[in-house]
Amino acid sequence: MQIKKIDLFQEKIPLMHPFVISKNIFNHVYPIIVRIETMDGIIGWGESPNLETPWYVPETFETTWLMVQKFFIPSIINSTINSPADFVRETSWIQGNNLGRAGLDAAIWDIFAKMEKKSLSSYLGGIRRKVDAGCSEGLQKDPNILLDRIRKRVNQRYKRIKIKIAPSQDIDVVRQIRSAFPHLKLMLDANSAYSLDDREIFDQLDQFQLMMIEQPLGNGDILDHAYLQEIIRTPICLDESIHTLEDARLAIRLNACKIINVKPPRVGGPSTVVEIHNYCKNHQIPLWVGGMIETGIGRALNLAIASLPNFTLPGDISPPTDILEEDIIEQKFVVNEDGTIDVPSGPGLGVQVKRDILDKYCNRRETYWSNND
Ligand code: OSB
Ligand code: MG
Repeated sequence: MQIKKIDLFQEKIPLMHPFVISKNIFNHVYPIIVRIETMDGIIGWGESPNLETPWYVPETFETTWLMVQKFFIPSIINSTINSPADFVRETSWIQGNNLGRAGLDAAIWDIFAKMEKKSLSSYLGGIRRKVDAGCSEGLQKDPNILLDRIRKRVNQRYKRIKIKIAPSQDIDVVRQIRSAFPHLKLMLDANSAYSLDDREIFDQLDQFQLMMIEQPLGNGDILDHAYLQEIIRTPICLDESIHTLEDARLAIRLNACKIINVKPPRVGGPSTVVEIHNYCKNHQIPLWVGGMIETGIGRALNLAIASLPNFTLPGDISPPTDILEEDIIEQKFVVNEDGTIDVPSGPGLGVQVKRDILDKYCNRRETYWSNND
């Protein structure tokens, strides 16, 4: 396959409600949408769901744009790419910058699945046509608002609910949720807001039959999570600490977690997701797909990923139309009566991009032409 041109679109899309977590308040998302057109006229789409500031990953939407246009695109635009592995090889000299890498990697996978006339799910080796839906609820000052939102999610049939916690918004909130919903499949996400000095809080949280606690300790930390997992019953799930297969190997070797949240953008796209998936499957570490408040392009990828065999736990895959003021794809994902979401079955990612909506929220656009044309 030879590339004809690559378009980048910098989007800024408002959320319907602010999403508050221990380290950040989201009012907008800033995805860079990637469109790759091949010389044969196949079009692949990908999303790099950047954040505004570097609190979660080192990149921001501005640094991702710079790295993609200056290093990633020149590394591939004039090469012959005969598989996603060729993309990985041509770009492996670039350190880090997984969000930028991920948008391009997704578009490449979309193209190759379309060339094979397969959905991305089946091209990747997915085994499910529907995947279990979980959702992520932000912090609320008023616990009653949170309880109302959880009630709504339960009625929508979500299979598990994750709530964000932060110091002084933890034990009491969880206790209230537990007494209102004794059997709810509940998990917590701390986004690195605690340290080993808080072990009394973790001791207390052990009584609430939580499915897991996500990233309680430092962003990037593995060792302290291993110490913590030794002394608490609740399974630890790592998010911010896992950027590569090597991170996952280290975390598993040190027993720093029992579960991993895999976000395609954080690990550089589907290529690395597959490696981490296969490794964790062999080591009996269950996975679920995390979200970065993607548009339908990124969410379609996450649904395909969630169909892989070892993604056995519900993911943060609530439909973009529940979170964003507007989505940029034609397809509307819905949570079925049984708490699942259908995996897209059309060729590739299986999405149609609404070009008028893409343009409406676009703040910057650039086209890069190959010498092949
Ligand atoms: O910690 O999982 C997280 C969003 C941005 C950055 C980090 C996280 C999140 C979410 C969003 O929790 C979940 C979603 O996309 O629905
Ligand atoms: Mg998280």
